[in-house]
Amino acid sequence: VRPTVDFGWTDYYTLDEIYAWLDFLNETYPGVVTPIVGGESYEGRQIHGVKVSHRAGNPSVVLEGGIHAREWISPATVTYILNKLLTSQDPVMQDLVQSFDYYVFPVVNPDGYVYTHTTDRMWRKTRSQGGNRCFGADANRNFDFHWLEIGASSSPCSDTYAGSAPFSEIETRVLSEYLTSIADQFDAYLTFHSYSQLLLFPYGHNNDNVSNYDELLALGQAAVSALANNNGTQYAVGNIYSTIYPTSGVSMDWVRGVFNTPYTYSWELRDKGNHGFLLPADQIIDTAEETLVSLIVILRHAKEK
Ligand code: ING
Ligand code: ZN
Repeated sequence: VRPTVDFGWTDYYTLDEIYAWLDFLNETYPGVVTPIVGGESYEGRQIHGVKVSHRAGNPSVVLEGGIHAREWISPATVTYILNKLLTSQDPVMQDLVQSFDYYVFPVVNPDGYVYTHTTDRMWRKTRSQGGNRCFGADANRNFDFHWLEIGASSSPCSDTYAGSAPFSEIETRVLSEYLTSIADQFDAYLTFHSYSQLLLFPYGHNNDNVSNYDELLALGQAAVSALANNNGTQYAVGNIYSTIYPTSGVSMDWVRGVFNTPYTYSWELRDKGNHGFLLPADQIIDTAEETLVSLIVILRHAKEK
């Protein structure tokens, strides 16, 4: 298999192009890369991911991208990081690659991602239809943790519609089942959104400090200062509730609340609204590279713990 495009992060790619590239990785790195299927989407697409593992018994890191369809910089950044995990000659990176297993899902909401390429560039949600006149639910409001408590809508036409029930969306249900199957091993759950230039950690449903709040805040600050050293991009850090807005049923909070995963962060990638979701493709590499620098700070700390 050869990638159908020259995968160089100079452009945004379609779902088929991303999946062809994942197939290429599976063939190119046998014994290191294993295909994983999170499950099937509403429209019957597979939620493809890959596992990168150099040895048995490592703790795991999960990278979640593309839960929101229009945030194209998210799959682009996740695939960039995945490529670096496989190709970087940097000894720090190579050490991190040896120290963790990586479960990487670049496009958790494939139906939505395809829809933003074919029909509506600004689509955010899944594409399910449950007898409502509006399609889809916000997959990042649909997780079974303080579901629909705050910062989520019960109106099917809202962009933050939480769905008809926790895990009503097949994409979140199958992903949660997959994560449950590997839960005893994961140390870090990292999700990628855009835009606003924020590094967020739990929780969203209230302003109470998580048990390792001080650690997450200090580590987050170290991560964004390393990020800023790269291209000067400024990020703010804090819990979801007070840093962006109160919200509930998000994937990161479900992971933290159910599995007590110590290192859970969500990036709101570039920019701060100048281009918004339509971040020009010529910013992909700089965005992904600075993000990788911040991720390395977090994983080095997680490794030492
Ligand atoms: N923002 C995220 C949202 O789901 C977020 C912010 C991310 C909240 C992760 C909680 C956890 O609303 C965008 N732009 O999607
Ligand atoms: Zn988002």
